Amino acid sequence: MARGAFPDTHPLALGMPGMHGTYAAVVALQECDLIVALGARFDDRVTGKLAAFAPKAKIVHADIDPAEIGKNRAPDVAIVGNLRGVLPELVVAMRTLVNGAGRARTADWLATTAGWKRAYPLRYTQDSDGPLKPQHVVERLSAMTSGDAIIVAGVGQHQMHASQHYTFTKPRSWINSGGAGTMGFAVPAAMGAQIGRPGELVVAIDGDGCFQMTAQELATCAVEGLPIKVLIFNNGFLGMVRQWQELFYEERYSEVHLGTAIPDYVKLAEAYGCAGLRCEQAGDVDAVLEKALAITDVPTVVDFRTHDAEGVFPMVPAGHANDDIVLGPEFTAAEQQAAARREVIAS
Ligand SMILES: Cc1ncc(C[n+]2csc(CCOP(=O)(O)OP(=O)(O)O)c2C)c(N)n1
Repeated sequence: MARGAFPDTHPLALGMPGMHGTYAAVVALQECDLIVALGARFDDRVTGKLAAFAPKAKIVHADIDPAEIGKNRAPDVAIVGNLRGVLPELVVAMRTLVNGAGRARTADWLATTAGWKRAYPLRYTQDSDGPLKPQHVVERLSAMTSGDAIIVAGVGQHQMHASQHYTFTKPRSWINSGGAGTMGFAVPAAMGAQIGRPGELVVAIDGDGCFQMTAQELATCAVEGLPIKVLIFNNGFLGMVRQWQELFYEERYSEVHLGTAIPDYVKLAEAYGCAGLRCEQAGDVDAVLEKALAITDVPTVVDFRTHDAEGVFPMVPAGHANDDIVLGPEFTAAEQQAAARREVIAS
């Protein structure tokens, strides 16, 4: 939820932890001996199987809400308070420790985590004449906006792809419903963000399923002159549910197929007084994004026809320990085995 509070570009940033987190972030939590959790709640999408989460770690847990302390993982040190006051005090305490006992020896650990980051990055393939990959759209958006946008998301694969592949460098630039899992969140939340931060670029990355839950709010955006951008990752499926049915229910697909053509999102956008654009090929992504970003007088909807079978990886299967992290089809069996042993092999 706090992507951007600590910039993704910092060498010490390992990325998002959890069910679809980066290998480096997930495994660093499993292997470390101390976690300082600031305003985090150890929910199941981060911890995986709770009893197997971060088995070697002592926990310092600071949160403004006393109900969060010990709710899931019992802390070794509990701090209740606003981080505005807690953090400076922690820094002073840390300095005192360092002055007395000297700096902790972290060189080996940092080399290890950097090795994991290099060996097991987020990986996907975009063939120039193959189906359009959602990750590619996010990466191009990230590059073209230099991280200078407020990114809002719905719930599902598109949300995970957005969080994984957008380079967040500023606080409060990633708005989504997190653990609440609120499909339909993106358009209204983008509307609110645009009202709160007029003049800034607000981009909703939404799924075709989510979008159809609250698309009518485009009318409000048009009437109120809010130039939000809505990028629909139209894979024709409730993609995240499809992925679970593929991986865990032997491809018995049920109630997940939406089709890409109905409704016609370009016409729908136009009916709501918005600009409507479509993009079907990787080679057109830059031009279509450029066009969308240049429209500032009305809301803009882009129908990105994305690959219908693309999955989100890495993945920790629900209920499993984070140690069971699966790197996904872009990695070889040898790489997956080395990763399970925490080894770094040259790829
Ligand atoms: C109101 C609601 N219903 C069901 C779910 C369960 N759910 C989580 S993701 C998802 C599919 C989302 O599909 P889509 O918006 O097309 O996004 P995609 O996963 O394809 O990117 C569903 C049904 C939910 N989180 N909220």
